[in-house]
Amino acid sequence: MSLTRTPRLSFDIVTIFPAYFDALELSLLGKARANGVLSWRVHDLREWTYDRHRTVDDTPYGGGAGMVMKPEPWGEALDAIAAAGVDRPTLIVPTPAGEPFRQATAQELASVGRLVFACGRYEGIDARVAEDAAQRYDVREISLGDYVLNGGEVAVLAMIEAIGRLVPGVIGNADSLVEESHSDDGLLEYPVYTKPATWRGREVPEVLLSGNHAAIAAWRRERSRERTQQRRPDLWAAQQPE
Ligand code: JAH
Repeated sequence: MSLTRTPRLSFDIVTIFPAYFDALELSLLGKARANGVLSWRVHDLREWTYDRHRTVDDTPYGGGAGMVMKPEPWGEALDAIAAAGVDRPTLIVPTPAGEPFRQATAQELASVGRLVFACGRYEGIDARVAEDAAQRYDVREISLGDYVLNGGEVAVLAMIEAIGRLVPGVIGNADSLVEESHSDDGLLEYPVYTKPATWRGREVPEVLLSGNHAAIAAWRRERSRERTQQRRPDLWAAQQPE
């Protein structure tokens, strides 16, 4: 007998390159979809164009390099997707001009229920689209980091993986999520080792073989602090009271 259930999290993705999202089937998230914990649909933006060339872009008002995504296909696509559900969805638009995406953002979004991702290309989407969508969506323009991609697709894959793995039932081992609350403490992860104890003349730090759990915890904490100071002075500064 086939048991079905209401997914904990559903998402819709709008893109001119649906094939990017074939990769979602792989590994953990694909399994979660088969189990009904997650569900998603990928939509080709060009389905909401009506001209012979299925045009999605045009030249920018005010001049400048590159092209801008036309508002009409986006407006129709986002109306149709919002109307296909009952609750007010959250619309996520990846852009280097957005608010930063953090672990806390992933945690927030993992409990939202219905997410819609709008993948821009070229120089971005006509700004009126996000304004108009705010009537039907909670709109979040989000940046994964201070670099420019050729479009939102790769950023959306990263966000979906970060969000999806936090949904109960997606990761079998709940402990691996708890351990990571370490990364919530604002420090970088300590280095990790496995067998063999000697490899190419390099030894695993002796304390890790000692069985002394307090000493191991102290050693790991010190390595985390050292790494954070060296690699992430911004995180380290936020650690210091006053
Ligand atoms: C580039 C639309 N922060 C990562 C990121 C996210 C989106 C884009 N670039 C970088 C992007 C061109 C068009 C989105």
